[in-house]
Amino acid sequence: MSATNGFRDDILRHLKYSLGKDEAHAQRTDWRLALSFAVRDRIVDPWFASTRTAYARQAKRVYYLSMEFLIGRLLEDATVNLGLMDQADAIFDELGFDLKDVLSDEPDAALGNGGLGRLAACFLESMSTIGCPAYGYGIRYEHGLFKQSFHEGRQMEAPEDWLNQIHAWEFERPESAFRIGFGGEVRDEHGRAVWTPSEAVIAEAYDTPIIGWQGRWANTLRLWAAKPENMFDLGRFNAGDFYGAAEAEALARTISRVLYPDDTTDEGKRLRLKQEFFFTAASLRDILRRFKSEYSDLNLLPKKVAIQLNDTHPAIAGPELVRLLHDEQNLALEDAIAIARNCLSYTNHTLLPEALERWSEGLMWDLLPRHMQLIEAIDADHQRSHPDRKVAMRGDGDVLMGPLAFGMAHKVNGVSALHTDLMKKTVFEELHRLHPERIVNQTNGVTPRRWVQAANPRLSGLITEAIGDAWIEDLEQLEKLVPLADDAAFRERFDAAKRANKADLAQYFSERDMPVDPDAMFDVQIKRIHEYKRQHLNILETIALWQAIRDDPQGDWVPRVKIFGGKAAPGYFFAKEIIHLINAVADKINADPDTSHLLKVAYPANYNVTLAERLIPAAELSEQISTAGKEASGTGNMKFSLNGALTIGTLDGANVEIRNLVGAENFFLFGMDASEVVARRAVEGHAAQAIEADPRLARALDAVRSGTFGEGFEGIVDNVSGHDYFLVASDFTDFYRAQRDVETAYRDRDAWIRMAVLNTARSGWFSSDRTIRGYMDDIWHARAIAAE
Ligand code: F58
Repeated sequence: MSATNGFRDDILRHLKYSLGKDEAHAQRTDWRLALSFAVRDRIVDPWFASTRTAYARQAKRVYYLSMEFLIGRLLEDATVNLGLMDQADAIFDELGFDLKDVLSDEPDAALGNGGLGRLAACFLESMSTIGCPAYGYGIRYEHGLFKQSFHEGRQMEAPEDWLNQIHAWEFERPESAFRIGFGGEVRDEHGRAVWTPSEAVIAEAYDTPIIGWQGRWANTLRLWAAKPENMFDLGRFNAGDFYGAAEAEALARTISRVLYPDDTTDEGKRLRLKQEFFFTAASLRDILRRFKSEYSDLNLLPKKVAIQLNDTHPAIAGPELVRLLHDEQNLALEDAIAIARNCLSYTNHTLLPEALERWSEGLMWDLLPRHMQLIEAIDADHQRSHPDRKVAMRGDGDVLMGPLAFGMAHKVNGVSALHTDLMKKTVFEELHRLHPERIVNQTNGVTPRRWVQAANPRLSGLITEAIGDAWIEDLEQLEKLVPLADDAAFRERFDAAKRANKADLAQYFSERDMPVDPDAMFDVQIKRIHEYKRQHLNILETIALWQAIRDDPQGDWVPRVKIFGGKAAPGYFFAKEIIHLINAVADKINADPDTSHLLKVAYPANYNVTLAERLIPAAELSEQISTAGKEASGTGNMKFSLNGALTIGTLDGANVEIRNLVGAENFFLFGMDASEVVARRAVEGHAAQAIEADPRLARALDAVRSGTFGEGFEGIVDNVSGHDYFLVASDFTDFYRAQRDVETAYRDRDAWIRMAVLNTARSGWFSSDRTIRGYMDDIWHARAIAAE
């Protein structure tokens, strides 16, 4: 009781003294901020203790460099991890507020696009839970990922403004700032290269503590904001040149203004490369500063520092660390390269050729002349060691960031077993032959604290009642639920939790003008919109199903709600067409009085972490239908399975491992595997053949082409019936078949719930705690410690 009182007093104290509000006039945001400050107060001591312990033990630190941290809301996560949820609930109840409502006031920090950024956020939380001393390093974007809305079914983009209000979680560190230069020239001074940049900005640190489960350890997410060297030109201002006076600030701030500036123009490319160098260089300087505060021998660096590159966006870390060690610390070039390599490791998240980063050498010379020299030296050094191989880090006038990252890392990892295998056989085939020990696998995972405990309180309460709460930090304990799959009373309660989650979601939809039947099957596909993820396969199957229902409205159909969520990159025209088609199909089908009680399409706009937390607990069917070989891993697939949804999916990414673990009989498999995909593509006219062989597909495509859903979708039809690189047509027939198998299974509610329980029970391996332990053992050689 006294703890509750203390907590309550702190909330009220913050309301009054930090926010300057009295109870009578406080708004929801004031209460949310007061709660955030009171929770933050309870993080600071463990955070200091963690930092002190890491120094006292001379621990190896892990540095996770990522262009994206898709952290979403932080208040609920922190409250859950500190075990304060019940107290907070009681306090707000007494104050006359619904805690949920207060929590939902927090903006969703969307400093990322999708899986890669969300993975980084899950990793931060897991490293804190485990007690692995670590820092996340990234950019403090003023505007995160754009806000999506739909106008006449088309995606509209508006800037996101999460920083327009007080951000309760961060601490500004003006004293931790570095000058980051660009351009200029390199001179040789007595055999030493001296780089004099022609422009510079200041990288200033903002720290957010990330508290682990039960508040035992906290790590830091350090995000860099770009500021000008000289804030303001008073001379120009006084001369009446008000714009000019502020120019330097505006230009500098551009660097940390938006996540993914459009990089189809030269200026956009330049800005993106500047962003990458900006945060990488600031982070490396900070890392070296911390290291040098403890040690003087740079040879110790790989023993004390592990730097993980989340994809190639921070790959300039290789040459930059060599530059710092060689040019600035006077190590011999070979030693600098060897030390840098032993500190660095690189995670690859995609094999799609168009997504592998490359920067023109011209741009590199212009922006980073010294790094370009060093890249030439590193490349030449590697070529000299392997003269008979073609493994250049440059090609066609570009620097190839994948091979550069590979060459400068002591370990390179894929994110699922299949993806790692394909890395060895495709993009990094030659490099793998030369360095067979370098590529390792670390299958992705997700944090159970956010994705089960916090997002699905009904299910987590039930699990804890059944097997105790140790599963929250040892997720494989969920296995103990396996026998309960055969326990009718447990199944009933499991079912009740799912139904209640569905009812909540149905309520949410109905408040947004999308009424749905809470008893229908909730079938969900949420992810970035991309051809390889094949949302168009899903919507074509939806059309075919609609047509089949119209043919036989009295048939024994299973009512379904097809739920979509996701954003398309602003410059990705085809993905935007897919969004438009889904919305057009939704308009038509939802308004059909003969079928709308059986089939609905719901596409809530602005999919983000918060919406995922609402959708996943209510999902019954998880759509993981990418063209085999294209989805590196997927992490949404893991969240669904943990929350008791069954997967319909291809043998792609981590689906393969999910199916192995949950059992083939509890997974709806369809489609070609990765090698069949390659073979099929070589068949002349594969799409036409598939359409010819399947009248349902032909009819669905005809409906789209002939304007049933409105005009303007020829591009999609032409693509699917023509080139069809992602094999939508060729996989359609088997997808349709698998969807009917899903319906057959769903009709037997009891058997379905049994399968759902087994999915939850056997998905414990997909905890990001397990993934982090894998990185710690195989890549970082870092040890967990307990705060003193
Ligand atoms: C994702 N990549 C993979 N990239 O697609 C997914 O399979 C995997 O589970 C996840 O990484 C985590 O490993 C991803 O999210 C991006 O968002 C790119 C960022 C740079 C621009 C292009 C998209």
